[in-house]
Formats: sequence, C-alpha cells, structure tokens
Amino acid sequence: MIDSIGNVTQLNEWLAEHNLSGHWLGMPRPAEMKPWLWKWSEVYAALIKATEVVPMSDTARRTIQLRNPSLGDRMSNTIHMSVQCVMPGEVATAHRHNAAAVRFVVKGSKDAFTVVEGEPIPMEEGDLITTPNWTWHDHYNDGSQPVVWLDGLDIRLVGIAKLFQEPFHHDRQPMDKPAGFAGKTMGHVRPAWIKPEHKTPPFRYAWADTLSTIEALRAAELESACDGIHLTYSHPLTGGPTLPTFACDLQLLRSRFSGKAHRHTCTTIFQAFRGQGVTIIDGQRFEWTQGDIFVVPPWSLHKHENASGEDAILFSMTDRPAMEALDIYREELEG
Ligand code: 1HN
Repeated sequence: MIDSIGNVTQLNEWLAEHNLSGHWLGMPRPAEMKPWLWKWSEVYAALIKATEVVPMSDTARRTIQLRNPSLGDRMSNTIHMSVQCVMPGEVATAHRHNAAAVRFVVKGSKDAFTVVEGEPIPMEEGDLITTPNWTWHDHYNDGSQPVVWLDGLDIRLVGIAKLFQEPFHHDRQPMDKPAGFAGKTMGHVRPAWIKPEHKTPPFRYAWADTLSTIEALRAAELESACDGIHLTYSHPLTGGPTLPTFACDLQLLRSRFSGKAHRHTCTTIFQAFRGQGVTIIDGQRFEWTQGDIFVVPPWSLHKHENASGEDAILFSMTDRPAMEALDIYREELEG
C-alpha cells in the first residue's frame, strides 16, 4: 500500500513494481554506438560465396548486411548499409517499402538495370540511384559479369514508426518509361507542362557528371577544410538533401590531404570508393583501403587524412536531413 510507505527506498520499490520510476533515479541510457570498420576483402568474399551457396530463389535480395558490434543487430540507430550482388541472368524481384533506399554502384555493367517506377535505370560504376519511399523497384543483370552495389536505407529510422513492405504481383514490373525519363523530365531543363508524379522522384546521378564536377573544383583549387572536395547529391526538384531522411555525399581527398577535425549530431556511413587513407574517430585510427566501409557515430570527433601519393574518394550517407528537420542538428569544429 502506498499510504504506508515512509522512505524513498520503499517508494522506489513501489514505483518499479508499477512500471514507473522517479526522476531522481536518472534515465537509463541506450547502448552507446561506437565507430566500426568492415574490411571490403571480407564483405566481398562473403558476397561472392553467397552467390555460390544462396540461390536467388531462397532470398528476396542477395545482400550482406553490416552489423555494428556495439549495437548488436544493427549498423546504426537510423541508417543502414548492405552490399548486394546480382549475377548474370538473375533478377531481384519487384517490391516496394516505406524505407527509402539508394544504390551506389561498385561494379557496374551497361547491361544491368534497376527498374524504379517503370523506368530502367542503368547501373554503371560510380552511379548513384535513388529509390525513394514507396517506389516499386526490381533489379536485373543481362550482362556477363556480376554487378555489385551498396544499398543505403533509412530502415532503422522508419522502424521507429512502422515498416510497410509489399511484393509486386509479378517478378518484374512493366518497363513503361524510357531509360533517362526521370533525368529528362525532372532535370534543370524540364517539360513545363508535366507535373512530377512524386514529391521525391527516383533519380540517377551518373558517375561521369560527378567526376566532371570534381575535376572542375580541383582545377579551381577549391576544397573544404574538413572534407576536401566535398560534393552532395541534391534533390532534383527542391535542390535540398538527396532524400527527406538521408543525404548522400562524395568527397575527394587529394594526395597528402589532412582534414580538420569536426563533429556533428548526425550518423555517417562511409565507403572508400577509391584509394586509401585514415579516419581518426574519437582518437581511434581507422585505416581504410579501397572498398572498406566504416561508420562515424553522432558527436564523435573525426578527421580524414590521405598520406598516400594517390587521390582517395569516399562515398557517404548521412542522416543529417532527418536531424535538421527535427531541429537537433549541431556541428562543432575542433579548436
Ligand atoms: C531491400 O529491399 C533492398 O530492394 C536492398 O534491393 C537492401 C536491406 C534491408 C531491407 C530491405 C533492395 C535491403 C532491402
């Protein structure tokens, strides 16, 4: 009986028995997210082994998911990365979900496509392709070589609310739009009378365009102090972040680049697309070579260095748009 309680120890016990707690006992903290690095040699070997031992009919998608040991079954608390392979002749069947996704192509082919909302989108090395929330998508490879890409999703963030997923009624969706449709109807010169079907349309950012922007900035000797030649993939209609929940960036760290340290309240997942270097995260050195993937937790002080004689390129995804929308984004430069 609560009326007979005469001290705080007894009250604490009574509260615990009733699924309550006093402010004086503090707030339990969730598991602390730590940085981690996954070696490409292991991820890739596992993916290729999966092509031998896991037939496509046994798995909706042949992906290897990355797990952060500090968080058990997840890579981060918001965004997620998997690495996917579609072998020659294979199809990853059509579905849609309310988690938004991007594909960053690591090994492409002119004969491999992801079909998004009826549009076949070529998957060539270095291309970034968006599959916004609730858009139909399937992948196929009509070429002669395996096609490999990174999948980035906001699945943990969406999981806080409710994940919805729906299979298409056939393995593949009809291709009722020509290749290049989104680029031509939602680019900077676009048909004046066609209203986009989606607030965030599917879009392809071709590697050739990304590379020419990098080269122009390099020729102009422009770079940022923390991140080198740092590009962001902008939303085709708003000019804002790639997707409402997360953004994708790409940065070139020239030979001998040593960035300034900073920290921010967003989570960032990086992949070393080219070259090698080191990222120091809260004093811990994460040495990366081509293909390695690493995650920087929120508010971890980090800096990138490229001591090698070659350029290095990092692809990344960040939940910064979600943090900004919630007004909890903060950034601090060291020193
Ligand atoms: C998914 O649907 C795909 O559509 C890839 O290719 C990776 C990881 C987790 C959940 C769904 C895809 C995924 C995924």
